[in-house]
Amino acid sequence: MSVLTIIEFPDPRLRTKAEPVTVFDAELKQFVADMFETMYDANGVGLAATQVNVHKQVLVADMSDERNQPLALINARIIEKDGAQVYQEGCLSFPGIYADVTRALKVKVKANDVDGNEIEHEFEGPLAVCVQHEMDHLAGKVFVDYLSPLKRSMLLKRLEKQRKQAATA
Ligand code: GNR
Ligand code: NI
Repeated sequence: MSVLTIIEFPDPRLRTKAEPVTVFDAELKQFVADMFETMYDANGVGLAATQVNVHKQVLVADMSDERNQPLALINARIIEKDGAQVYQEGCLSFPGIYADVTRALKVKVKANDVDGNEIEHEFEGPLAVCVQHEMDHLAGKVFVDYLSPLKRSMLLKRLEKQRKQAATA
């Protein structure tokens, strides 16, 4: 098991589109275990492979307070969405930055589990937000892409400022 390095904005590798997983082997299971370890270590509620510079369609999430409801989705695609919700999002690739984003309230997702079995899940509320946020990463998209140019530039300036302060602290 190992904690992987999370890449941060504006690293251009965050814009890479992930490839589908075709081989469901021990190496994949090890990678998923490392993704969970990395997510829990960073106190995140989700993590996309893109964020650890692996460009395969793998995402993990755990929105439970007890950190005991691990969810791993491989090759996830949304087959139905419904409604809308506004949720204040953060991202491990934008440490310390938060912004309201509007997304679907409910999503029905088809995916594979780590053994390659076809699975279908319906997510609602915060977990639906998280799954959509992670699927965006796998498509090379990040949450600030949804903001107005003004709001985005304000938050990115804040990110720069926090980094400079952290560097001199
Ligand atoms: O840890 C995370 N928290 C979070 C909060 C609100 C909406 C989405 C998220 S996902 C984020 C972890 C992350 O960056 N996943 O890609
Ligand atoms: Ni993120």
